[in-house]
Amino acid sequence: MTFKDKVIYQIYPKSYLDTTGSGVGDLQGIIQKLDYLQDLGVDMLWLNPIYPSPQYDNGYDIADYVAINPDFGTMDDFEELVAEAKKRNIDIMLDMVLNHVSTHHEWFQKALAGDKYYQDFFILRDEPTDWVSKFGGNAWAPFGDTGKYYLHLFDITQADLNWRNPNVRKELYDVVNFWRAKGVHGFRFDVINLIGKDQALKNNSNNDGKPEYTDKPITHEYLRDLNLTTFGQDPESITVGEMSSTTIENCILYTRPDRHELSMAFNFHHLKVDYENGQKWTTKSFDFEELKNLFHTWGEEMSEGDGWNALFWNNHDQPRALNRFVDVKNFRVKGATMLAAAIHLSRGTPYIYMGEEIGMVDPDFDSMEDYVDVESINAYRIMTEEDGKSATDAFKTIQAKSRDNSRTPMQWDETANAGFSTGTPWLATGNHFDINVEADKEGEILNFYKDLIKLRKDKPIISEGTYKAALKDSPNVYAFIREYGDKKLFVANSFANEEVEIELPEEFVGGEILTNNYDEYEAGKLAPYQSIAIFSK
Ligand code: TEU
Repeated sequence: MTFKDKVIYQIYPKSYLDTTGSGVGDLQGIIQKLDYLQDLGVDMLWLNPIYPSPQYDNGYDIADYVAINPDFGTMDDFEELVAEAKKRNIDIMLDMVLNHVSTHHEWFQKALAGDKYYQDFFILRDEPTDWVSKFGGNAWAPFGDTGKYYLHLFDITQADLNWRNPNVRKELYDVVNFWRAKGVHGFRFDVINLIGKDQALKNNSNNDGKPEYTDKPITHEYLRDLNLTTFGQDPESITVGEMSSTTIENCILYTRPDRHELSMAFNFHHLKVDYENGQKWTTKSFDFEELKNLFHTWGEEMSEGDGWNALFWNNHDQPRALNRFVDVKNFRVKGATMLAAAIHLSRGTPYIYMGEEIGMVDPDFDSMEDYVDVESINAYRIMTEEDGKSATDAFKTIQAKSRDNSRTPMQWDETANAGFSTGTPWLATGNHFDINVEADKEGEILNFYKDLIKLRKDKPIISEGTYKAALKDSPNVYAFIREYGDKKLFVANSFANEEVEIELPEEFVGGEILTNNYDEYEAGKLAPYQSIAIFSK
Protein backbone atom coordinates (compact mmCIF):
# COMPACT_ATOMS: atom_id res chain seq x y z
CA MET A 1 0.00 0.00 0.00
CA THR A 2 1.27 3.45 -0.73
CA PHE A 3 1.06 5.80 2.22
CA LYS A 4 1.73 8.79 -0.03
CA ASP A 5 -1.96 9.63 -0.54
CA LYS A 6 -2.86 9.12 3.11
CA VAL A 7 -3.63 11.77 5.76
CA ILE A 8 -3.05 10.97 9.43
CA TYR A 9 -5.06 12.51 12.28
CA GLN A 10 -3.47 12.75 15.73
CA ILE A 11 -5.65 12.24 18.79
CA TYR A 12 -4.49 13.08 22.31
CA PRO A 13 -6.85 10.52 23.91
CA LYS A 14 -6.83 12.23 27.31
CA SER A 15 -8.45 15.30 25.70
CA TYR A 16 -10.64 13.99 22.88
CA LEU A 17 -13.98 12.89 24.38
CA ASP A 18 -14.81 11.67 27.90
CA THR A 19 -17.80 9.27 27.98
CA THR A 20 -17.69 8.46 31.72
CA GLY A 21 -17.64 11.89 33.38
CA SER A 22 -14.13 11.22 34.73
CA GLY A 23 -12.78 14.41 33.12
CA VAL A 24 -10.36 12.27 31.09
CA GLY A 25 -10.96 11.30 27.46
CA ASP A 26 -11.37 7.59 26.69
CA LEU A 27 -11.40 5.00 23.88
CA GLN A 28 -15.21 4.85 23.77
CA GLY A 29 -15.10 8.59 23.14
CA ILE A 30 -12.93 8.06 20.07
CA ILE A 31 -15.32 5.34 18.87
CA GLN A 32 -18.20 7.82 19.20
CA LYS A 33 -16.33 10.27 16.94
CA LEU A 34 -15.38 7.82 14.18
CA ASP A 35 -18.23 9.02 11.93
CA TYR A 36 -16.92 12.59 12.31
CA LEU A 37 -13.41 11.39 11.39
CA GLN A 38 -14.68 9.35 8.44
CA ASP A 39 -16.55 12.42 7.19
CA LEU A 40 -13.34 14.45 7.53
CA GLY A 41 -11.73 11.84 5.27
CA VAL A 42 -8.64 10.86 7.29
CA ASP A 43 -7.05 7.43 6.78
CA MET A 44 -5.27 6.68 10.05
CA LEU A 45 -5.54 7.80 13.66
CA TRP A 46 -2.32 8.28 15.66
CA LEU A 47 -3.17 7.83 19.34
CA ASN A 48 -0.75 9.21 21.92
CA PRO A 49 0.15 6.53 24.53
CA ILE A 50 -2.86 4.65 25.93
CA TYR A 51 -0.91 2.22 28.13
CA PRO A 52 -0.70 1.94 31.95
CA SER A 53 1.46 4.81 33.18
CA PRO A 54 1.92 6.86 36.36
CA GLN A 55 1.34 9.87 34.05
CA TYR A 56 4.38 11.94 35.09
CA ASP A 57 4.78 12.62 31.36
CA ASN A 58 1.17 12.02 30.32
CA GLY A 59 1.73 8.45 29.26
CA TYR A 60 5.20 8.73 27.74
CA ASP A 61 6.32 7.04 30.95
CA ILE A 62 5.05 3.56 30.22
CA ALA A 63 4.62 0.99 33.00
CA ASP A 64 3.20 -1.80 30.80
CA TYR A 65 3.60 -1.83 27.00
CA VAL A 66 0.93 -4.45 26.31
CA ALA A 67 -2.09 -3.28 28.28
CA ILE A 68 -4.56 -0.38 28.27
CA ASN A 69 -4.53 2.39 30.90
CA PRO A 70 -7.84 1.76 32.73
CA ASP A 71 -8.47 5.53 32.68
CA PHE A 72 -8.90 5.15 28.90
CA GLY A 73 -10.86 1.88 29.02
CA THR A 74 -10.18 -1.81 28.44
CA MET A 75 -8.49 -4.01 25.85
CA ASP A 76 -12.00 -4.88 24.65
CA ASP A 77 -12.63 -1.16 24.06
CA PHE A 78 -9.39 -0.99 22.06
CA GLU A 79 -10.30 -4.01 19.96
CA GLU A 80 -13.74 -2.44 19.35
CA LEU A 81 -12.04 0.78 18.27
CA VAL A 82 -9.82 -1.08 15.78
CA ALA A 83 -12.81 -2.96 14.36
CA GLU A 84 -15.14 0.06 14.18
CA ALA A 85 -12.42 2.19 12.58
CA LYS A 86 -11.70 -0.52 10.00
CA LYS A 87 -15.41 -0.53 9.05
CA ARG A 88 -14.86 3.11 8.11
CA ASN A 89 -11.60 2.35 6.24
CA ILE A 90 -9.58 3.99 9.01
CA ASP A 91 -6.48 2.35 10.54
CA ILE A 92 -4.89 2.90 13.94
CA MET A 93 -1.34 4.15 14.58
CA LEU A 94 -0.03 3.50 18.10
CA ASP A 95 2.72 5.44 19.87
CA MET A 96 5.74 3.23 20.58
CA VAL A 97 7.90 4.80 23.31
CA LEU A 98 10.90 2.48 23.03
CA ASN A 99 13.73 4.79 24.07
CA HIS A 100 12.73 4.68 27.74
CA VAL A 101 10.28 3.16 30.21
CA SER A 102 8.68 4.37 33.42
CA THR A 103 10.68 3.68 36.56
CA HIS A 104 7.42 2.01 37.66
CA HIS A 105 7.86 -0.61 34.93
CA GLU A 106 8.61 -4.10 36.29
CA TRP A 107 11.88 -4.19 34.35
CA PHE A 108 13.17 -1.19 36.32
CA GLN A 109 11.73 -2.43 39.60
CA LYS A 110 13.41 -5.84 39.14
CA ALA A 111 16.66 -4.10 38.24
CA LEU A 112 16.41 -1.97 41.40
CA ALA A 113 15.80 -5.16 43.41
CA GLY A 114 19.21 -6.43 42.22
CA ASP A 115 18.27 -8.60 39.23
CA LYS A 116 21.40 -8.38 37.03
CA TYR A 117 19.45 -9.53 33.93
CA TYR A 118 17.21 -6.49 34.16
CA GLN A 119 19.97 -4.13 35.31
CA ASP A 120 21.44 -4.65 31.84
CA PHE A 121 18.16 -3.29 30.40
CA PHE A 122 19.22 0.17 31.49
CA ILE A 123 22.16 2.54 31.12
CA LEU A 124 23.93 2.45 34.47
CA ARG A 125 27.23 4.13 35.20
CA ASP A 126 29.44 4.61 38.26
CA GLU A 127 30.50 7.96 36.79
CA PRO A 128 27.64 9.91 35.14
CA THR A 129 28.42 12.23 32.22
CA ASP A 130 27.64 15.95 32.34
CA TRP A 131 24.62 15.59 30.08
CA VAL A 132 21.49 17.66 30.64
CA SER A 133 17.95 16.22 30.56
CA LYS A 134 15.69 17.57 27.81
CA PHE A 135 13.30 18.47 30.61
CA GLY A 136 15.98 20.45 32.42
CA GLY A 137 18.43 19.42 35.12
CA ASN A 138 20.75 16.44 35.28
CA ALA A 139 20.24 13.53 32.86
CA TRP A 140 21.41 11.03 35.50
CA ALA A 141 19.86 9.98 38.83
CA PRO A 142 21.00 7.67 41.63
CA PHE A 143 20.11 4.04 40.90
CA GLY A 144 18.74 3.12 44.32
CA ASP A 145 21.54 2.75 46.85
CA THR A 146 23.85 0.89 44.46
CA GLY A 147 26.15 3.89 44.13
CA LYS A 148 25.44 3.79 40.39
CA TYR A 149 23.45 6.26 38.30
CA TYR A 150 20.86 5.61 35.57
CA LEU A 151 20.39 7.71 32.44
CA HIS A 152 17.13 9.58 31.82
CA LEU A 153 17.20 11.91 28.84
CA PHE A 154 13.72 13.06 29.81
CA ASP A 155 12.02 13.00 33.20
CA ILE A 156 13.68 11.28 36.16
CA THR A 157 10.81 8.77 36.01
CA GLN A 158 11.70 7.83 32.40
CA ALA A 159 14.72 5.49 32.43
CA ASP A 160 16.52 5.12 29.08
CA LEU A 161 16.69 1.56 27.74
CA ASN A 162 19.92 -0.14 26.70
CA TRP A 163 19.31 -0.99 23.03
CA ARG A 164 22.75 -2.58 22.82
CA ASN A 165 21.28 -5.45 24.83
CA PRO A 166 19.67 -7.99 22.41
CA ASN A 167 17.26 -9.02 25.17
CA VAL A 168 15.92 -5.45 25.24
CA ARG A 169 15.50 -5.41 21.47
CA LYS A 170 13.70 -8.77 21.56
CA GLU A 171 11.29 -7.55 24.25
CA LEU A 172 10.55 -4.37 22.29
CA TYR A 173 10.07 -6.16 18.98
CA ASP A 174 7.61 -8.46 20.77
CA VAL A 175 5.70 -5.36 21.91
CA VAL A 176 5.30 -4.15 18.32
CA ASN A 177 4.21 -7.61 17.17
CA PHE A 178 1.71 -7.84 20.06
CA TRP A 179 -0.10 -4.76 18.75
CA ARG A 180 0.23 -5.92 15.12
CA ALA A 181 -1.66 -9.06 16.19
CA LYS A 182 -4.42 -6.72 17.42
CA GLY A 183 -4.80 -5.34 13.89
CA VAL A 184 -2.61 -2.25 14.28
CA HIS A 185 -0.96 -1.15 11.01
CA GLY A 186 0.56 2.15 12.11
CA PHE A 187 3.37 2.92 14.55
CA ARG A 188 4.88 6.24 15.67
CA PHE A 189 8.28 5.76 17.27
CA ASP A 190 8.99 8.28 20.01
CA VAL A 191 12.46 9.95 19.89
CA ILE A 192 13.65 6.87 18.04
CA ASN A 193 16.85 8.56 16.83
CA LEU A 194 18.11 8.67 20.43
CA ILE A 195 18.29 4.88 20.99
CA GLY A 196 21.85 4.41 19.69
CA LYS A 197 23.87 5.55 22.69
CA ASP A 198 27.61 4.90 22.44
CA GLN A 199 28.96 2.23 24.82
CA ALA A 200 31.57 4.68 26.09
CA LEU A 201 29.46 7.66 27.11
CA LYS A 202 31.55 10.80 26.96
CA ASN A 203 31.07 14.25 28.44
CA ASN A 204 29.91 16.82 25.95
CA SER A 205 28.81 19.71 28.07
CA ASN A 206 28.78 22.36 25.35
CA ASN A 207 26.09 20.38 23.57
CA ASP A 208 24.45 18.83 26.63
CA GLY A 209 25.33 15.41 25.22
CA LYS A 210 23.21 15.43 22.05
CA PRO A 211 26.07 14.36 19.70
CA GLU A 212 26.76 11.38 21.99
CA TYR A 213 23.34 9.83 21.45
CA THR A 214 21.55 11.51 18.54
CA ASP A 215 21.40 9.93 15.04
CA LYS A 216 24.22 7.48 15.84
CA PRO A 217 24.97 5.13 12.89
CA ILE A 218 23.95 2.04 14.86
CA THR A 219 20.42 3.48 15.06
CA HIS A 220 19.91 2.64 11.39
CA GLU A 221 20.91 -0.96 12.07
CA TYR A 222 18.42 -1.19 14.93
CA LEU A 223 15.63 0.28 12.78
CA ARG A 224 16.28 -2.12 9.91
CA ASP A 225 16.27 -5.01 12.37
CA LEU A 226 13.02 -3.71 13.93
CA ASN A 227 11.47 -3.30 10.46
CA LEU A 228 12.37 -6.77 9.22
CA THR A 229 11.32 -8.42 12.51
CA THR A 230 7.98 -6.64 12.90
CA PHE A 231 6.01 -4.13 10.78
CA GLY A 232 8.10 -4.68 7.65
CA GLN A 233 6.22 -7.96 7.25
CA ASP A 234 2.94 -5.99 6.89
CA PRO A 235 2.40 -4.41 3.44
CA GLU A 236 -0.25 -2.17 5.02
CA SER A 237 2.13 -0.74 7.61
CA ILE A 238 2.80 2.99 7.95
CA THR A 239 5.57 3.99 10.35
CA VAL A 240 6.90 7.38 11.41
CA GLY A 241 9.93 8.20 13.51
CA GLU A 242 10.01 11.23 15.78
CA MET A 243 13.54 12.53 15.19
CA SER A 244 14.86 14.90 17.87
CA SER A 245 17.53 17.35 16.62
CA THR A 246 18.10 15.35 13.44
CA THR A 247 19.55 16.09 9.98
CA ILE A 248 18.24 15.83 6.43
CA GLU A 249 20.95 13.32 5.58
CA ASN A 250 19.80 11.03 8.37
CA CYS A 251 16.12 11.50 7.54
CA ILE A 252 16.83 10.38 3.97
CA LEU A 253 18.53 7.30 5.39
CA TYR A 254 15.68 6.70 7.87
CA THR A 255 12.99 6.88 5.18
CA ARG A 256 14.42 5.88 1.76
CA PRO A 257 12.30 2.83 0.83
CA ASP A 258 15.24 0.63 -0.19
CA ARG A 259 16.69 0.88 3.32
CA HIS A 260 13.76 -0.85 5.06
CA GLU A 261 13.77 1.42 8.10
CA LEU A 262 10.69 3.72 8.43
CA SER A 263 8.02 5.12 6.09
CA MET A 264 8.60 8.74 7.10
CA ALA A 265 10.12 11.03 9.74
CA PHE A 266 9.09 14.02 11.84
CA ASN A 267 11.73 16.71 12.15
CA PHE A 268 11.18 19.88 14.21
CA HIS A 269 13.49 22.46 12.69
CA HIS A 270 10.55 24.49 11.26
CA LEU A 271 9.03 24.69 14.76
CA LYS A 272 12.12 26.31 16.23
CA VAL A 273 12.04 29.49 14.10
CA ASP A 274 10.48 31.37 17.03
CA TYR A 275 13.22 30.20 19.43
CA GLU A 276 15.70 32.90 20.48
CA ASN A 277 19.27 31.58 20.23
CA GLY A 278 17.84 28.10 19.76
CA GLN A 279 16.19 28.18 23.18
CA LYS A 280 12.55 27.07 23.46
CA TRP A 281 11.68 29.05 26.62
CA THR A 282 11.90 32.45 24.97
CA THR A 283 9.34 34.64 23.26
CA LYS A 284 10.19 36.16 19.91
CA SER A 285 8.25 36.47 16.65
CA PHE A 286 8.95 33.73 14.18
CA ASP A 287 11.53 34.25 11.45
CA PHE A 288 9.63 33.78 8.16
CA GLU A 289 12.76 33.71 6.02
CA GLU A 290 14.18 30.91 8.17
CA LEU A 291 10.87 29.02 8.00
CA LYS A 292 10.62 29.35 4.21
CA ASN A 293 14.24 28.31 3.66
CA LEU A 294 13.84 25.27 5.94
CA PHE A 295 10.74 24.12 4.05
CA HIS A 296 12.57 24.57 0.72
CA THR A 297 15.76 22.82 1.84
CA TRP A 298 13.93 19.88 3.42
CA GLY A 299 11.39 19.72 0.59
CA GLU A 300 13.95 19.70 -2.23
CA GLU A 301 16.59 17.50 -0.58
CA MET A 302 14.12 14.88 0.63
CA SER A 303 12.53 14.90 -2.85
CA GLU A 304 15.90 14.46 -4.56
CA GLY A 305 17.04 11.89 -1.97
CA ASP A 306 13.82 9.82 -2.19
CA GLY A 307 13.17 10.43 1.51
CA TRP A 308 9.67 11.10 2.88
CA ASN A 309 8.67 13.92 5.27
CA ALA A 310 5.90 13.80 7.83
CA LEU A 311 4.32 17.26 7.38
CA PHE A 312 2.78 18.99 10.38
CA TRP A 313 2.27 22.30 12.16
CA ASN A 314 0.82 21.02 15.41
CA ASN A 315 1.16 18.18 17.87
CA HIS A 316 0.81 17.52 21.61
CA ASP A 317 4.25 19.00 22.35
CA GLN A 318 3.78 22.31 20.57
CA PRO A 319 1.78 25.50 21.12
CA ARG A 320 -0.96 25.92 18.49
CA ALA A 321 0.54 27.01 15.15
CA LEU A 322 -2.10 29.71 14.65
CA ASN A 323 -0.68 31.57 17.67
CA ARG A 324 2.88 31.30 16.33
CA PHE A 325 2.69 31.88 12.57
CA VAL A 326 -0.45 33.97 11.99
CA ASP A 327 -1.97 37.31 13.09
CA VAL A 328 -4.55 35.15 14.84
CA LYS A 329 -6.60 37.98 16.32
CA ASN A 330 -7.46 39.40 12.89
CA PHE A 331 -7.04 36.46 10.49
CA ARG A 332 -7.69 33.21 12.37
CA VAL A 333 -9.80 31.56 9.62
CA LYS A 334 -7.72 32.63 6.60
CA GLY A 335 -4.55 31.85 8.53
CA ALA A 336 -5.80 28.37 9.38
CA THR A 337 -6.72 27.51 5.79
CA MET A 338 -3.45 28.95 4.45
CA LEU A 339 -1.38 26.89 6.92
CA ALA A 340 -3.38 23.80 5.93
CA ALA A 341 -2.75 24.28 2.21
CA ALA A 342 0.95 24.99 2.79
CA ILE A 343 1.49 21.42 4.01
CA HIS A 344 -1.38 19.43 2.44
CA LEU A 345 -0.30 20.46 -1.08
CA SER A 346 3.38 19.82 -0.34
CA ARG A 347 5.42 16.61 -0.73
CA GLY A 348 5.08 14.31 2.26
CA THR A 349 2.37 12.90 4.52
CA PRO A 350 0.24 15.57 6.25
CA TYR A 351 -0.75 15.17 9.88
CA ILE A 352 -3.77 16.93 11.37
CA TYR A 353 -3.58 17.42 15.13
CA MET A 354 -6.99 17.29 16.80
CA GLY A 355 -8.66 20.71 16.71
CA GLU A 356 -6.42 22.04 13.95
CA GLU A 357 -9.26 21.30 11.50
CA ILE A 358 -11.43 23.89 13.27
CA GLY A 359 -8.71 26.45 13.97
CA MET A 360 -8.27 25.88 17.71
CA VAL A 361 -5.89 28.29 19.44
CA ASP A 362 -3.86 28.46 22.69
CA PRO A 363 -5.97 28.82 25.87
CA ASP A 364 -3.96 31.70 27.35
CA PHE A 365 -4.60 30.53 30.91
CA ASP A 366 -4.26 33.37 33.40
CA SER A 367 -2.49 31.47 36.18
CA MET A 368 0.58 29.22 36.41
CA GLU A 369 -1.59 26.81 38.41
CA ASP A 370 -3.58 26.09 35.23
CA TYR A 371 -0.48 24.59 33.56
CA VAL A 372 0.20 20.95 34.49
CA ASP A 373 2.85 19.71 32.03
CA VAL A 374 6.04 18.45 33.66
CA GLU A 375 8.23 20.19 31.06
CA SER A 376 6.48 23.53 31.68
CA ILE A 377 6.63 23.24 35.46
CA ASN A 378 10.36 22.41 35.31
CA ALA A 379 10.93 25.29 32.89
CA TYR A 380 9.10 27.81 35.12
CA ARG A 381 11.18 26.73 38.12
CA ILE A 382 14.45 27.00 36.16
CA MET A 383 13.51 30.39 34.66
CA THR A 384 12.62 31.90 38.04
CA GLU A 385 15.10 30.12 40.33
CA GLU A 386 18.15 29.74 38.08
CA ASP A 387 17.86 32.15 35.16
CA GLY A 388 16.74 35.14 37.21
CA LYS A 389 13.61 35.75 35.13
CA SER A 390 10.76 37.58 36.88
CA ALA A 391 7.64 35.53 37.67
CA THR A 392 5.75 37.72 35.19
CA ASP A 393 8.20 37.16 32.33
CA ALA A 394 8.51 33.45 33.12
CA PHE A 395 4.72 33.10 33.11
CA LYS A 396 4.42 34.94 29.77
CA THR A 397 6.95 32.45 28.35
CA ILE A 398 4.93 29.51 29.69
CA GLN A 399 1.74 30.99 28.20
CA ALA A 400 3.44 31.15 24.79
CA LYS A 401 5.35 27.87 24.76
CA SER A 402 3.75 25.33 27.12
CA ARG A 403 2.83 21.93 25.70
CA ASP A 404 -0.48 22.29 27.57
CA ASN A 405 -1.48 24.83 24.92
CA SER A 406 -2.30 22.02 22.51
CA ARG A 407 -3.57 19.55 25.12
CA THR A 408 -6.76 21.38 26.10
CA PRO A 409 -9.94 19.37 25.45
CA MET A 410 -11.22 19.07 21.90
CA GLN A 411 -13.88 21.73 21.34
CA TRP A 412 -16.99 19.93 20.07
CA ASP A 413 -19.62 22.57 20.79
CA GLU A 414 -20.34 25.66 22.88
CA THR A 415 -21.89 23.77 25.83
CA ALA A 416 -20.11 23.33 29.17
CA ASN A 417 -16.55 21.99 28.84
CA ALA A 418 -16.90 22.27 25.05
CA GLY A 419 -18.94 19.07 24.97
CA PHE A 420 -15.78 17.15 25.98
CA SER A 421 -16.91 15.97 29.41
CA THR A 422 -19.82 16.13 31.87
CA GLY A 423 -17.19 16.06 34.62
CA THR A 424 -14.33 18.43 35.44
CA PRO A 425 -11.80 18.24 32.59
CA TRP A 426 -8.27 17.18 33.65
CA LEU A 427 -7.10 20.36 31.88
CA ALA A 428 -9.26 23.47 31.45
CA THR A 429 -10.85 24.11 28.06
CA GLY A 430 -9.86 26.97 25.79
CA ASN A 431 -12.16 29.44 23.98
CA HIS A 432 -14.82 27.02 22.79
CA PHE A 433 -17.70 29.50 22.51
CA ASP A 434 -16.51 30.85 19.16
CA ILE A 435 -14.35 27.91 18.09
CA ASN A 436 -15.94 24.44 18.01
CA VAL A 437 -16.89 21.69 15.55
CA GLU A 438 -20.60 22.58 15.49
CA ALA A 439 -19.85 26.23 14.71
CA ASP A 440 -17.33 25.38 12.00
CA LYS A 441 -19.59 22.92 10.21
CA GLU A 442 -21.13 26.07 8.74
CA GLY A 443 -17.72 27.68 8.56
CA GLU A 444 -14.66 27.49 6.29
CA ILE A 445 -11.84 25.66 8.01
CA LEU A 446 -13.32 22.18 8.42
CA ASN A 447 -14.65 22.12 4.86
CA PHE A 448 -11.34 23.39 3.48
CA TYR A 449 -9.54 20.51 5.24
CA LYS A 450 -12.05 18.02 3.78
CA ASP A 451 -11.33 19.35 0.30
CA LEU A 452 -7.56 19.15 0.77
CA ILE A 453 -7.74 15.58 2.10
CA LYS A 454 -9.88 14.52 -0.88
CA LEU A 455 -7.53 16.25 -3.35
CA ARG A 456 -4.56 14.24 -2.04
CA LYS A 457 -6.38 11.09 -3.18
CA ASP A 458 -7.72 12.54 -6.43
CA LYS A 459 -4.56 14.26 -7.71
CA PRO A 460 -1.37 12.12 -8.02
CA ILE A 461 0.62 15.34 -8.53
CA ILE A 462 0.01 16.05 -4.81
CA SER A 463 0.84 12.58 -3.46
CA GLU A 464 3.56 11.63 -5.97
CA GLY A 465 4.86 14.87 -7.51
CA THR A 466 8.36 16.30 -6.99
CA TYR A 467 8.98 19.48 -4.98
CA LYS A 468 10.83 22.60 -6.16
CA ALA A 469 11.08 25.96 -4.40
CA ALA A 470 9.49 28.98 -6.08
CA LEU A 471 9.49 32.77 -5.48
CA LYS A 472 12.53 32.26 -3.22
CA ASP A 473 13.11 36.00 -2.94
CA SER A 474 9.54 36.89 -2.04
CA PRO A 475 9.56 38.44 1.47
CA ASN A 476 6.14 37.20 2.60
CA VAL A 477 5.18 34.29 0.38
CA TYR A 478 6.09 30.62 0.72
CA ALA A 479 5.68 29.10 -2.75
CA PHE A 480 6.64 25.84 -4.39
CA ILE A 481 6.06 23.90 -7.59
CA ARG A 482 4.97 20.27 -7.73
CA GLU A 483 5.64 18.32 -10.94
CA TYR A 484 4.25 14.98 -12.05
CA GLY A 485 4.47 13.75 -15.63
CA ASP A 486 3.58 16.64 -17.91
CA LYS A 487 1.68 18.50 -15.16
CA LYS A 488 2.93 21.30 -12.91
CA LEU A 489 1.17 22.84 -9.91
CA PHE A 490 2.21 26.20 -8.48
CA VAL A 491 1.30 26.76 -4.81
CA ALA A 492 1.69 30.17 -3.15
CA ASN A 493 0.92 30.86 0.52
CA SER A 494 1.00 34.39 1.92
CA PHE A 495 2.18 34.77 5.51
CA ALA A 496 1.39 38.50 5.42
CA ASN A 497 -1.53 40.16 7.22
CA GLU A 498 -1.88 42.59 4.32
CA GLU A 499 -2.13 42.34 0.54
CA VAL A 500 1.14 41.46 -1.21
CA GLU A 501 2.18 41.27 -4.84
CA ILE A 502 3.53 38.11 -6.41
CA GLU A 503 5.03 37.46 -9.79
CA LEU A 504 3.35 34.35 -11.11
CA PRO A 505 5.75 32.33 -13.31
CA GLU A 506 4.53 32.82 -16.92
CA GLU A 507 3.60 29.16 -17.48
CA PHE A 508 0.96 29.40 -14.73
CA VAL A 509 -0.65 32.69 -15.80
CA GLY A 510 -4.25 31.86 -16.72
CA GLY A 511 -3.88 28.24 -15.51
CA GLU A 512 -6.72 26.34 -13.85
CA ILE A 513 -7.02 27.19 -10.15
CA LEU A 514 -7.06 24.01 -8.03
CA THR A 515 -7.42 25.56 -4.54
CA ASN A 516 -7.98 29.06 -3.19
CA ASN A 517 -8.91 29.95 0.40
CA TYR A 518 -10.61 33.15 -0.83
CA ASP A 519 -13.56 33.48 -3.21
CA GLU A 520 -11.51 35.45 -5.71
CA TYR A 521 -7.91 35.52 -6.96
CA GLU A 522 -6.58 38.77 -8.48
CA ALA A 523 -3.64 37.96 -10.76
CA GLY A 524 -0.34 39.14 -9.32
CA LYS A 525 -1.73 39.77 -5.84
CA LEU A 526 -2.39 37.74 -2.69
CA ALA A 527 -4.87 38.89 -0.05
CA PRO A 528 -3.86 38.50 3.63
CA TYR A 529 -3.02 34.82 4.27
CA GLN A 530 -4.30 33.85 0.83
CA SER A 531 -3.22 30.47 -0.50
CA ILE A 532 -3.68 29.52 -4.14
CA ALA A 533 -2.72 26.48 -6.20
CA ILE A 534 -2.67 26.91 -9.99
CA PHE A 535 -1.94 24.36 -12.71
CA SER A 536 0.36 25.21 -15.57
CA LYS A 537 -1.53 25.96 -18.80
O1 TEU B 1 9.01 14.33 22.59
C1 TEU B 1 10.38 14.45 22.26
C2 TEU B 1 10.91 15.75 22.67
O2 TEU B 1 12.03 16.09 22.43
C3 TEU B 1 10.06 16.60 23.48
O3 TEU B 1 10.87 17.05 24.50
C4 TEU B 1 9.52 17.74 22.63
O4 TEU B 1 10.24 17.92 21.47
C5 TEU B 1 9.63 19.00 23.42
O5 TEU B 1 8.81 18.79 24.54
C6 TEU B 1 9.16 20.20 22.61
O6 TEU B 1 9.29 21.31 23.45
C7 TEU B 1 8.55 12.99 22.75
C8 TEU B 1 7.07 13.06 23.04
O7 TEU B 1 6.40 13.63 21.91
C9 TEU B 1 6.88 13.92 24.27
O8 TEU B 1 5.49 14.14 24.54
C10 TEU B 1 7.53 13.21 25.44
O9 TEU B 1 7.45 14.05 26.58
C11 TEU B 1 9.01 12.90 25.14
O10 TEU B 1 9.23 12.37 23.84
C12 TEU B 1 9.51 11.85 26.10
O11 TEU B 1 8.90 10.63 25.80
